[in-house]
Amino acid sequence: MNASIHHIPVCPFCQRLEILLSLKGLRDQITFNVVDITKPRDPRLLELSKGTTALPLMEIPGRTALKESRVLLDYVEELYPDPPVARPDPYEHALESLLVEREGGFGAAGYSFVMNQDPAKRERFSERMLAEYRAINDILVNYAPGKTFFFDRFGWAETVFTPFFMRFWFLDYYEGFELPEGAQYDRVRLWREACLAEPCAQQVQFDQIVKLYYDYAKGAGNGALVEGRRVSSFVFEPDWPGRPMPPADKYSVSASDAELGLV
Ligand SMILES: N[C@@H](CCC(=O)N[C@@H](CS)C(=O)NCC(=O)O)C(=O)O
Repeated sequence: MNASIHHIPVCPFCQRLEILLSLKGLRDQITFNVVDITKPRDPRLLELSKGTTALPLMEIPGRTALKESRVLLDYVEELYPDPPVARPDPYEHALESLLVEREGGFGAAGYSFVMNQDPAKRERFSERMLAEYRAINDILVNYAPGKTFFFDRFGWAETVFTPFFMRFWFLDYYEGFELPEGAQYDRVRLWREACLAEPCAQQVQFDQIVKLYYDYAKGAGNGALVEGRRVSSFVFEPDWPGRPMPPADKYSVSASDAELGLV
C-alpha cells in the first residue's frame, strides 16, 4: 500500500487500523510512524492534518492526507476488499452500522469515567457506562445473526470496538468496574471476551494500558502533565515494561514521577 500512517501505538483509534490491516494480511506492508504526543508536534504533521492534532493520520503520496479512524477504515476496506472485513452485503453492513453508531457514546462514557476526579460522581459515571453496555447488549440480542461475534467471525463492528474494550481495562484497574451478572449484560460480555481474544487484535496489553493511562486516571489526557509532575505517563522512555504498576487508588493517592518509574 502506497501510504504511511502516523500513529500513537497505544491509541485506540490507531489500533483500529492496525487490526483491520492485520485481518487483511497487510500490516507489514505499511509504514507506521510513531508520534510522541508528550512532545511538541512536528509542523510537517500539522500541515498534513490541516492543523488538527488527533491521530491516526494517513499520508498518501501526491494526495491530501486523510484523518479520522473510521474514514481510514472505510478507505482501506474499499481499497482492499479481499478478504472483506465489513459485510459486503448492504443489508448486513447496515446491521453492523447499527452497532458501530454507538462507538462515540461508548468511548466518551469510558474516557470521562476514568478521567473523573470526584468520588461523589463515581456512581453516575459507572451507571452511564453500564447503560452503554446494556444498549450494545440489546443491539446484539435483537440484530446480531452470530452467536458470539456480530456475524460468524471477528469483523467490522469488532474492529471498531475492540480497542475500546482494551482501553477500558483502565476502568477495571482504577475504578474496580465490572459488568454485573445477568441477562442485560450476558450477550455483550460474551462478545467482549471473544473480541479481546482475537489474534489480530493483540497490539496492546493490560499492564501497558494501565501504566500509560495513569495520567488519564488523574484527569490529564493526551500527554498533558498532572500538576506537580514533570514527566507524562504517556512517554515511551522509560518504556512501560520496566515501570511498576501504578497505585490503583486514583482518588486519594497521587504517585510521583519516581514512584511511577518515569525518572
Ligand atoms: N475521532 C478521531 C479521534 C482520534 C484521537 O482522539 N486520537 C487521540 C489519541 S487516542 C490523539 O491523537 N490525541 C493527541 C492529540 O489530539 O493531540 C479518530 O477516530 O481518529
